[in-house]
Amino acid sequence: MRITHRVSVLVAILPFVLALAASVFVARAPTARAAANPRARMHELQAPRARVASSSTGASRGKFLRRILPKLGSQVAFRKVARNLGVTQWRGKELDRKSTSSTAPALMSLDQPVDSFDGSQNQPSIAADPTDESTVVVFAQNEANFSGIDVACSIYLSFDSGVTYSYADDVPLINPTDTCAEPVVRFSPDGDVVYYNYLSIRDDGSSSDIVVTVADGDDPTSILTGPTIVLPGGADFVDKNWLAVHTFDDADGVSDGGGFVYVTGTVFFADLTCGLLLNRSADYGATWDFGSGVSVGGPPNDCNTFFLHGARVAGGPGEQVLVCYFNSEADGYSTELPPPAPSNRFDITCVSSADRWATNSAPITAANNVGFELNLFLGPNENYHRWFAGMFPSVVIDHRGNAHVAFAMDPNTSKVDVESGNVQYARSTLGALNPPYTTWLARVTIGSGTRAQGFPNVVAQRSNLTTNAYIYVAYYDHYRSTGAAPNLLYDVRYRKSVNGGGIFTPPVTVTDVVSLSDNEFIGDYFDTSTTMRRFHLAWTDRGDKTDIFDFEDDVFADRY
Ligand SMILES: [Ca+2]
Ligand SMILES: [Ca+2]
Ligand SMILES: [Ca+2]
Ligand SMILES: [Ca+2]
Repeated sequence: MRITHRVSVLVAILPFVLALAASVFVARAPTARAAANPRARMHELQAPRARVASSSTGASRGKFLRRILPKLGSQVAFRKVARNLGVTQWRGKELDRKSTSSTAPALMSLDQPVDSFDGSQNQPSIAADPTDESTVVVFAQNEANFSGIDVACSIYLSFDSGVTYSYADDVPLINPTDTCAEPVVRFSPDGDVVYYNYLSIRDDGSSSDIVVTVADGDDPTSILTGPTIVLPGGADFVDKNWLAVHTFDDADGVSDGGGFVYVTGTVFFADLTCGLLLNRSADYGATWDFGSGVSVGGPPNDCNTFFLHGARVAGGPGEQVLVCYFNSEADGYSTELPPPAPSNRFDITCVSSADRWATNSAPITAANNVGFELNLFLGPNENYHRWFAGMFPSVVIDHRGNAHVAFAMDPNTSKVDVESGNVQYARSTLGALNPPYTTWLARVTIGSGTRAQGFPNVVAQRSNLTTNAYIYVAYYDHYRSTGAAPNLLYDVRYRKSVNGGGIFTPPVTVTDVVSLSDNEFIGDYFDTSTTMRRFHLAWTDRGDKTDIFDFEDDVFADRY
């Protein structure tokens, strides 16, 4: 009966929604805007290749989409493109399977439901207002949405510091029939605005755009600008976006970075090469300075050797900006090879800027020859959910300007065994050398054990007790799975350092009820956020499931 309730609410408000939608589409036609006064610095950046509009049909488009399909990072984009191609199965897993109805939780839990309604809600991002910590925003993929589309990116609001959340709205897409994916939410460091960054994917899976919508920081459903296309797909296909601000802007004594915001993404070019792109706004996302994006990490590659994917960006207390990404290295991209092909190595590579991306560094190796690439699906024998995106690094810069990355690797070459992942952590050397972030301390294992650990994220927190940053690394851990069904169960756990990442506490298990793995997908990430008082987490929860083929996910949250 609960879906009926949500539908009846929608019907009741439909005339209002339609009128509002019409006015939004007239008033806010999506645009890819360049700065009114672009400073003459483009020659210092790698010029983006000319981008042309998408032609969404035709045999050559189909060939292009077929080639990029196994490499797509966004699962929603993967499903859309697969549907476009008529692909209904992938490595023995059914695509396009609809999730079933929610079953009532059998146990009372201390974890807080953000959305436990019918349909899947997953891959959440979370941001606490830095100037009013009563406000916390969760932004997640949501099948049971007001918009009536396959997957919306929905906004969930808490006005009681994360004790309770409620579903508020969906973000607007470029076309009303588009599907949404890869939600990322961040507040500007002054709390003035909240940024929603996501993929707007054509309903026929033919192309995508990376967009940003900006809302009022005090009223996170009141849209100020957007949806603005900041990294267009056009004839190409864009994927795996991320967004960052200068989180600890005032920590260097100068609050001058409030309006700067950066977006990165992967681009699959129509000529079957791949690259990374970045765009920047200096005015809270109203205008974007780098046209359709500048290249990061060098010229486009062949999507196998030195395949760059899953970039994330971070902003520092000064003008530091750091982009880190997965680099398949010279031995190629083994993730797309089906078992039993062995995994090979990868790097975490970064590019930094000391001046808000006016200029940027050569590529820097933050983690070298990491062994080994993750398999596409979680083992043993690909029994469980998509897993490989855990290699894509989570990256933050703390209030002292030091950088931290966390990512997952497979500690052995077997793609079919139970040991499918350990969580790795690396940080830049301390002190005045940052930027350019050219030296990194040896990476350490943060999440380990014979079961799989993955999808880590790292976040920094400031405290008046110490000059050091507090660092939290949270991740999914399948440690409670039994020997009879290894990796069948997962929890959210985190480890905390109070000395800037030197020593971490033993793992703290966040989830009060263990979740059941999924045959297909639980999200490619979850997310955390801090204020000086609190550490917030939001994750994909399957604590009410008894069947890995029941694809209905929920989003839950907790705080410390
Ligand atoms: Ca490799
Ligand atoms: Ca393995
Ligand atoms: Ca492990
Ligand atoms: Ca649900």
